[in-house]
Amino acid sequence: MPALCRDCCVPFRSGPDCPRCGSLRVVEHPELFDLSIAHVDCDAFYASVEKRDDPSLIPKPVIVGHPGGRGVVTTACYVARKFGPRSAMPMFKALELCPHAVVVPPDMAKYRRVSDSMRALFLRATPLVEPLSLDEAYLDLSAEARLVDRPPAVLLARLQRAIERRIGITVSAGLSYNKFLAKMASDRNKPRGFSIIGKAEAVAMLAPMPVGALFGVGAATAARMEEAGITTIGHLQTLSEAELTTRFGRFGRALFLMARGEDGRRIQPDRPAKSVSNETTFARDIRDPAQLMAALEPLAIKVAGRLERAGLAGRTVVLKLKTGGFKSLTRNHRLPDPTGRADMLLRVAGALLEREADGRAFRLIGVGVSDLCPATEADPPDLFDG
Ligand code: TTP
Ligand code: MG
Repeated sequence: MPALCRDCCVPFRSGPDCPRCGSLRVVEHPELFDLSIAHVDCDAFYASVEKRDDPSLIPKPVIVGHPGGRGVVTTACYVARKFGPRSAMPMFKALELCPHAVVVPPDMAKYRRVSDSMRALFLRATPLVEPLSLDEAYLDLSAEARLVDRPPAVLLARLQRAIERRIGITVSAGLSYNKFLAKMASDRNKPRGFSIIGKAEAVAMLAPMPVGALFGVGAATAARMEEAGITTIGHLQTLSEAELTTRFGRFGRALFLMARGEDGRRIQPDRPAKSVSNETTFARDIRDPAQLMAALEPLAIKVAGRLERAGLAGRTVVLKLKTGGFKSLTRNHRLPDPTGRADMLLRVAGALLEREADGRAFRLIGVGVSDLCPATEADPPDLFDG
């Protein structure tokens, strides 16, 4: 049976240990070299990054989240999970279950940097990388997409190893023939897993699973299905497409296909943002220029915050308005130097607003920036400063 060593990443014919390095970390699967859609998900992401940066935490139960009464757990490391803490659990409850846990406040900027370096590694294997969040992404490693002429399973094992060695955290990988099953696979033997779902086994593997395991079936849909007596994917497999569309509308076709392990969604590489903006709709239309001006400030602050978190700035400030009669207008101003600063956004958007606030009633106001660039190119020190 086709096999692969997860330590030295060489493919071989079959066997319990690697003929080259003797490692027992071997993955075997009849379709190992026929599958090319991968999903990668970091193990206890925020906690792994904190352990990387403070190795004294490695053997300890670590919970990332804001300590104190009303906080919730963002993630618990695998040591802590043995005692019960989970993501989204109130912190006080997590600490009742695991009183000796070390609580570390989240550092989003750091997790974003780790995510960026992981993405940079993925992009060396294929341009078709679709991030789902900071800690997970789909990769298309098919012959048409990949940049390195090796079997997808080998590329994936190498990526997993490179992330461990170069970035210092572990990930779990799933390999299959579509997105839905690749994601299911990556979740199957966490942490540090490498799991395969092939075409031949998919239908039988899905049959005993609860309907909630299907992509797009949340608690509400699962409850509706349960009312109709449908609890497993296997039950869905017995229903025709027509029956499913009658019961579940347009989603019925997706259910029909997914229950059979089919998913036609393509991997969509991330398109960089073209603009960053924020807007608000008033409870009641506003005519007063001073009130409109006051509404701009929180929006400018939010836009500046989002730019900062993304490490971006913009050169063109955009003011958006919608009149009481639902007519949209946008006004732009191109700056000599890009900015990410709230006060600058507010000043420029305010000047644009002054020309429009002539007593007309407005129902919506928004501020944004476009022509984005890295924050490092923004806001040079003022010639007359200091
Ligand atoms: P997940 O991938 O869901 O969880 P995880 O990486 O911590 O653990 P694993 O994948 O090994 O099961 O989420 C990734 C990060 O997103 C997680 O480290 C913290 C954050 N997160 C929250 O802030 N709140 C949440 O409710 C969840 C689920 C995750
Ligand atoms: Mg994860």
